Amino acid sequence: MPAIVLVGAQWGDEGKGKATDLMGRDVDYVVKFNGGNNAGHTVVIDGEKYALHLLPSGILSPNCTPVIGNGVVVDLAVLFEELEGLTARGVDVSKLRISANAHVIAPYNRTLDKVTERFLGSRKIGTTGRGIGPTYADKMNRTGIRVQDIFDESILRQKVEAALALKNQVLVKVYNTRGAEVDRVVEELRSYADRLAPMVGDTTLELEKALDAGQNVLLEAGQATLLDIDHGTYPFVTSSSATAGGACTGSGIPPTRVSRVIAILKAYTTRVGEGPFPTELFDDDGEFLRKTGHEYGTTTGRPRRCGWVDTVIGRYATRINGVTDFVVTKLDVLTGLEQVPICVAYDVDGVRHDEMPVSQSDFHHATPVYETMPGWWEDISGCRTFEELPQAAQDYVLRVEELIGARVSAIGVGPARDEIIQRH
Ligand code: 2SA
Ligand code: GDP
Ligand code: MG
Repeated sequence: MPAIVLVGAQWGDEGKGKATDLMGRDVDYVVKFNGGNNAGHTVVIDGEKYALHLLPSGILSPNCTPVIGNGVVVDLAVLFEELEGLTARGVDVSKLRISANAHVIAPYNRTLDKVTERFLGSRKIGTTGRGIGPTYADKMNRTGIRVQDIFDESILRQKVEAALALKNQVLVKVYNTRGAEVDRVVEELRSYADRLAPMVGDTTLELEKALDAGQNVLLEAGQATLLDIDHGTYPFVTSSSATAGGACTGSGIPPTRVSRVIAILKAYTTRVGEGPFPTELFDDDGEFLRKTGHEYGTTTGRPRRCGWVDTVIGRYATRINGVTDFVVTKLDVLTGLEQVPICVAYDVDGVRHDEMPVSQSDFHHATPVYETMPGWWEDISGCRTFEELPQAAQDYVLRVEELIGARVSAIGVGPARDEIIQRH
């Protein structure tokens, strides 16, 4: 049986958690393949709100095996905190599998993330401060600590010593802060070993066996297309591969086994952190979207920047991820607007761009070319078929679908599990 990839089409917080949870009921495995506890997925089940950061959203589906893939960076303290929190609320977390090759966020990398941002001042990225960037930098630099290292004290010590040889110089001499002590780091990481051991294994092999046995595997992205380290708005990106290609490297599932790529597109756009955002609104409409859509970071509580939907970005997401179908979320948030603008292209210094400009400077200078659609006032949260939507809402979705170039197979009309329209 095939694997399905689910990615964010914009700058994150499109509602991937809800979409994964919804699909989790029909799949056997949900694999997180990138990022770490910088992610924030809010899932509402029977009126109860669950905020997940590190764990895959599939953990909330009883029949689903959640997997933390090799492409993820794991903060072990957060892992056990989230597991304990869910257990206390009656969620069965016993099936969780963790790749032995996933990297561990060492305490000094959390420190480095925060001091680097402070050091950069106005040039900062606006990271979540969870140590994500420095941990991926160690991975690429071949000085990272992997989950399997936690089980061998002597190897762990060697690796921590090697990492800190240079890092402590930087922490003390460049950032003028305290260095980390090898013994303390080793002791802290080792303290998780016994609890961690039963969850750890060769997840690539386990997933291959599951696929061979005809089971369904969903690969769930953290962050989103424009936050991808290669294809996003670099340097204002996260440090992992958040696009469909990352699903293969971050899980060990080969591309030939992926049959479908679902992208989640919010009916408007949001961004947290720094970086360019052509359709960003600084007026009452932006405030309306923030308030109505509850656009505040799930992990850090930061207010999200808000703007109109951008179909140049949507088309780009279709292309980069090979999207087979889209889920458009939060259509209900647009209810009550007289008119709803759709960005169809950019104007860059007098030149029209229908595709994402390759030059970062051009993207910084891009001003949106809008097409304006009539709004609707009816409450759409009770709609369960496309035809039940007001004509103006249908027209809005159809126009967006035409512009992004892939079918919209589902539409979110509210945060709850069942507040969704499936289009057949
Ligand atoms: P990092 O911490 O190194 O990954 O930050 C780099 C950039 O990536 C952005 N980023 C995110 N953007 C949207 N949502 C994310 N998750 C949380 C959420 C964020 C929160 O679901 O709300 O609570 O603030 C997320 N994670 C990383 C980040 O803003 C930087 O621009
Ligand atoms: P993720 O990071 O992509 O998983 O998204 P987040 O969970 O950070 O943000 C999406 C928010 O929108 C969450 O609070 C969801 O409960 C909520 N949500 C998801 N789909 C819908 C929808 O169709 N309508 C409304 N109003 N809220 C939604
Ligand atoms: Mg989020």
